[in-house]
Amino acid sequence: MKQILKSIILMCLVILFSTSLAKAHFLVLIPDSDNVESSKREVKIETRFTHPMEGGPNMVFKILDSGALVRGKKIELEWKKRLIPSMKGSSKKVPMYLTILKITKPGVYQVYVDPEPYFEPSEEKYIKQITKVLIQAFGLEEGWDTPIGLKAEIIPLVKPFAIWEGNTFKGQVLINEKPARNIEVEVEYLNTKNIKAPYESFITQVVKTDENGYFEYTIPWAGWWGFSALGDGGAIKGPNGKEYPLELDAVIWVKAYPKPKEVK
Ligand SMILES: [Cu+2]
Repeated sequence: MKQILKSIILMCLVILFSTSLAKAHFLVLIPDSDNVESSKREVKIETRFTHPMEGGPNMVFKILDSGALVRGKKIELEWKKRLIPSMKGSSKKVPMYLTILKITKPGVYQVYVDPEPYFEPSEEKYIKQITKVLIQAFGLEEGWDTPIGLKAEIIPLVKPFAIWEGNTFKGQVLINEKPARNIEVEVEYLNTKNIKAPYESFITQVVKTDENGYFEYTIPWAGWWGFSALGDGGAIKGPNGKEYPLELDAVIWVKAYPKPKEVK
């Protein structure tokens, strides 16, 4: 009997740890296309706060600020809220947001979302993930490596809307406009194919920035990939007046296009 009790307790501990440690939160920001040709005048964009590789749970979040920057001009985005189940089949509903970006002129549209800090009780801290995605319209490609002045931002060093699977993505992390050295960058695949990780450790891959804030990662297969650089945002006060650390993350989403079948 004691033996059974022991193993039950052990199992609970394993479950507790595996659910609280392995999962990385990601603000997902995905357009229906990152290359817009002249026949298309609208890009649908959706955003949610989730665990992309595991397909959930989706979490509650609010957008503080957002926009699309094109050649120095800001386009305001109006988001429609939609309630989705936290997990497949669950009765708990959380918001996701949808918008339509009107493409009026050629250029690189840098779309960003700056969310309200999210309190993570298991880690006793706030997390704020400022997220961006880049869209090229009508063949004008300049400006994809221009920072847009976010408090946490990944500057791509590889043209982000022209990546094949197997290409290496490279970026520089700026936190408060300074290169963030020696920090972790979490990498997750937006798992639309129900791929199973061989071990929990594979759900979130991790690379580190060097002394100048640069990191790189070779994208193993096609799809949308998120990079979240975990920065230090100091501390903020919670509703109870107590101070908590703020994890200030810079997130970028890039799409890797499948290898042409002729060369596979
Ligand atoms: Cu979460």
